[in-house]
Amino acid sequence: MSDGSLFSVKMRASRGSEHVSGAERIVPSSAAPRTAAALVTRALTHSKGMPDFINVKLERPSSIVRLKSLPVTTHATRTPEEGMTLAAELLAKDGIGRVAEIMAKFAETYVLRGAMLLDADTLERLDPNPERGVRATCMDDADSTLKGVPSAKNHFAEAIVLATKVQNAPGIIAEICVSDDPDYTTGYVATRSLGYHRITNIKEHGSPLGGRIFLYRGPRSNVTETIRFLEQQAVLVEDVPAISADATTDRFASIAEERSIRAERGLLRSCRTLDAPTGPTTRIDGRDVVVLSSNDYLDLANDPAVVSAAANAARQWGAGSGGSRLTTGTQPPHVALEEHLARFKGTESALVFPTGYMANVGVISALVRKGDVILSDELNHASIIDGCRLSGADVVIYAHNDLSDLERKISSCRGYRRRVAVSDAVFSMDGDMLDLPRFIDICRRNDAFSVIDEAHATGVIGATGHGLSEHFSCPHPDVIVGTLSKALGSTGGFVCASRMMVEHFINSARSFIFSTASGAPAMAAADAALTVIESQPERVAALRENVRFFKSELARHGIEAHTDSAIVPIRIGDERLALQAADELLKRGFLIPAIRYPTVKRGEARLRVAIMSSHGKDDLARAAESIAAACTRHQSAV
Ligand code: WAQ
Ligand code: MG
Repeated sequence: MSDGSLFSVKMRASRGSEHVSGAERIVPSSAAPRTAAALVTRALTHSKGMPDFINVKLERPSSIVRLKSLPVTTHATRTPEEGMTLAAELLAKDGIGRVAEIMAKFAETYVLRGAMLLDADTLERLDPNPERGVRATCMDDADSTLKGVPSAKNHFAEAIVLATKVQNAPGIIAEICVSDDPDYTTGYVATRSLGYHRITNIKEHGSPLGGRIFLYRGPRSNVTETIRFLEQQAVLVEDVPAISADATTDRFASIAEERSIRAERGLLRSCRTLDAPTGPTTRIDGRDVVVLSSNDYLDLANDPAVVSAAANAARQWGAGSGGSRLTTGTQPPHVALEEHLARFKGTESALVFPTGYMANVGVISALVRKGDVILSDELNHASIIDGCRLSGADVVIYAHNDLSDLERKISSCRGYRRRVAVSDAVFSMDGDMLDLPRFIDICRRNDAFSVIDEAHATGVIGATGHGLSEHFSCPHPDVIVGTLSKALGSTGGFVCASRMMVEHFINSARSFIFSTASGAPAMAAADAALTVIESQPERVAALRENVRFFKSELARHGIEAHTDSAIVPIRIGDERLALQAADELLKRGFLIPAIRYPTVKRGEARLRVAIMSSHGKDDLARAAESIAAACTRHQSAV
């Protein structure tokens, strides 16, 4: 298509002396008839009401200039004031001096059909007809022109085409625009150097007051040429960014908005880099702190036997496995660890996953699908919740640790193909424990699979850290999920079950099948950690003693904390108060992050202390005292 066959099609509609609608396109001659028709339709259906005069003009331009679209940046502003302030700042940033005076002139533009043309420095009006202003016309989006499609009304595309033309007019250095469409609160500032800055909220919703100012800098003698370019030169703008017709924010603006909402509610998170390995103590920003939030309960991540097992495995088998378990990723350290896990838990078989999260997601989605049902404790870990969602099964939530509720609900689930009940063994945010014998009994009587997640139980619960079955001297559930990443000091997840069940998971747990196998160092580390736990049961005893001591210290300071494990929650409630308490504790040398929504319910923010076997009693005593001080200062109800 040569530019020579292009037509400019312009529509203007009015009622009496009132302007109703105006629009224009540049299209191939073949598309001119339907374009004209579409513009007439637009005039007839305008929200300002039915016009009584519609002028459609078709014209073949003598030359066409092609321009690249200005780059677009979107700012999500929350109020018109914020929007106007931002507009002024952008102009100032571009070296425009009398910004406040320019903004004050904006009200004068409301009556104009076109834009006010202002000398950017003297603020003299340069538009020859001050009733009308200057109008930028004869321009279109090159893309839609090429396709010959009459575009639906799209404020954004039209505005960027106009702004691009305007910023390419000789002498123009900036533009500010507010829509006069009552439904459209978005405006923009465009400058040659900063590009097009959309401002999502720049005027009150419902207001018909809009306008434009073009700022000019240059000799008076060139103004005529500037106006000719604006009003007559045909322009096609290339590469106009795509955006939906009625979007008031673009994709990045909506992300920025989510962030500001999070920040306001005290829910913004970020990662903190530690300067030293985490044991019972570490270093942050050059300061020593006591770590009261690590899940490395038995201090095995830095144990010499564990570390050298990992190092040796790296030397022998490499850092990474290079393949999924079912292709080339299974090495002797994987097999050895699985055999050891099965022995440790007393099951026939075991299977390792790259993370504990993936173990839960994989196991649950492999057990049930649409047409099945899962009964899930309301405080189960996010990885269990995600597994439930991914499975497609119906999910029935029962009250936290309320096995009577489980029993009631499960007995009305007989119509399903498969039933699964799933529970954390130790609840990660509350530290309480499942009544495993009763859980298993309810599952058996209702022919439901029993699945528990021993993430916080392995190495912690039971006289020698073997988990809930040891603690209760009871049989195993059908499936035990666990992690290598907490008390085992390594990284990864696992499942322990019968040979038949493990084979089922190998064949159907997608997080297992489609992940690269963990590296041998992580496998060897966990294997060595199991050996340490078996040979040094005193570590588990020391952990239990530290928990008892810490609770008694808290009690001395008036804080009653309940736990069945090494997790000691200290409830605060309000998210911001919890953050303040955590900040204060860090200043005092204790790393205890505030746990907030969505990890716990809204308004149930807490400090979550995790005890290690290697914490010194003096550190624990000082921690209890500081927690009590920080909590009273931040008016918490404990
Ligand atoms: N030339 C100069 N001024 C004009 C023109 C023109 N062709 N068309 C309109 N104006 C003036 C007039 O005073 C209007 O009241 C004012 O500008 C606003 O025009 O999502 O819809 O057509 O990034 O209402 C901007 C945001 C939308 C787009 C702009 O302007 C986005 C808009 P409107
Ligand atoms: Mg308008």
